[in-house]
Amino acid sequence: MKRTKFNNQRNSALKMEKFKSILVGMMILASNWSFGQNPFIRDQFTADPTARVFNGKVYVFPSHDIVAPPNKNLRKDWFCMADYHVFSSENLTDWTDHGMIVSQNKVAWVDSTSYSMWAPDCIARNGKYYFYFPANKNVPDANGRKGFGIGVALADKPEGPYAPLPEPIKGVNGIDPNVFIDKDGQAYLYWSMGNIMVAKLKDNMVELASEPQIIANLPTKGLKEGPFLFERDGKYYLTIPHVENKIERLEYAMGDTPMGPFKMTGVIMDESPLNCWTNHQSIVQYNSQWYLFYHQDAYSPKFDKNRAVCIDSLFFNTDGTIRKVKPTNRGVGITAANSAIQIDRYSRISDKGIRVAFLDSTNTFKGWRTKFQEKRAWVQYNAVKFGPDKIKSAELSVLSTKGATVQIRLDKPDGPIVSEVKIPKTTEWTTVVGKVSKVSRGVHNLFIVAKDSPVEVDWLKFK
Ligand code: FUB
Repeated sequence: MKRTKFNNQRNSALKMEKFKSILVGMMILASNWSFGQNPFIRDQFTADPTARVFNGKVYVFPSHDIVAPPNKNLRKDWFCMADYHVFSSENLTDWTDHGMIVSQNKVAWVDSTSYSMWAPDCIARNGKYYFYFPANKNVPDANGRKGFGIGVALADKPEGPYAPLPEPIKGVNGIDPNVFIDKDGQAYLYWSMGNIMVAKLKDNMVELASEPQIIANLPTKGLKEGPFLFERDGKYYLTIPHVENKIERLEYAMGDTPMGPFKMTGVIMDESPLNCWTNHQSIVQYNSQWYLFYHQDAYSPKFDKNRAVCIDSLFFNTDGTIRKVKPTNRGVGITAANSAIQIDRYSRISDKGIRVAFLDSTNTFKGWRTKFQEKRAWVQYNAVKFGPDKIKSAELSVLSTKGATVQIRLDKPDGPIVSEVKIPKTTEWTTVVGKVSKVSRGVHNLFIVAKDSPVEVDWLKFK
């Protein structure tokens, strides 16, 4: 009886969630918002992003962090994850949420009270999509172990629907599955459980074809987890989050075969400047550029188990080593000049007189505002595309208690001024419009400079 009531409530909650996401999608289309910056999923907590290129698009399979529901007897201040969504994009700027693909309530072997659907992966083979995910088991295995198992769900399309197999993969206890298919067709499963483990997979992709083995020569001190292996120019890169100091940073080892031996080679990303304890990576090449997908706790600075996925470009040195990636707010992709440009997701800011803060700290998904506190403070926002239509004006959403003037310049902090916008004294967010002089077609870096201050800007848009 209780269970039925729970299911009914859950069904209405799911319907409501679906309705809300359709509504948000319609609002996004209608209002031409720009969602290309970091974090790139902006309406829910997401973590552990595994990016894959399928059919000419990038698909991201992240974990889905949620705020722990009350009265569930869950571990306090811990990860809480009940299901997975998949997202896709063609331009890395506009992302589609294809909705929930696997839920803890719908997998026979998963303890549906555990909220333990941690970092997943997905891979294509023979026209099928195999989604690998860890979770707590609801019954002990032959060795009496309950712990984490790794299961598989199958689909005909990357966005699903996915049908979970009734049993987890035999012989695997652990988290953070990652699958790699080598050029000869052999597939490998990597996962973590204290050590980083690897085993060959059978052609059916759901059974081990070799005994699990520990990958040697990785750091022995400090937690390591989240393996992600990729190949480039005949070199195999095993990437992992590892706690060298106090929190995780992203490191990598290189080898000549998918099973090693590997040699620890370097750091891909230092510890989070936002102090998020975990990080978790995937690396893909898309349209000739390599990208690092990772997470931070940008929307939840006080609780780092509610995370948000990010992307930045990644580059290799000529000897094949990876250049360190600095996390940015701007992320990747081109922003359309006629979308609401969130300049708080800046590429660079002046050394002083400027600060970014949440618009509403009780609902961080509303995003941020940029506070220009001193004269001449500036923000640089890269890669804005001006199309064939003539630009006549710039609209800015602003707040200024004393009144101020903001300049929009192109390409350099002292580059040509395309608009000087007078902002009246306001106590509420106000949209002001400035005349724009000629802007040449193409992609420009914008500089927003405070001629005088204080003034806060939420977004700006060209018309
Ligand atoms: O998201 C839960 C766990 O945190 C993942 O499985 C780990 O890789 C870490 O990111």
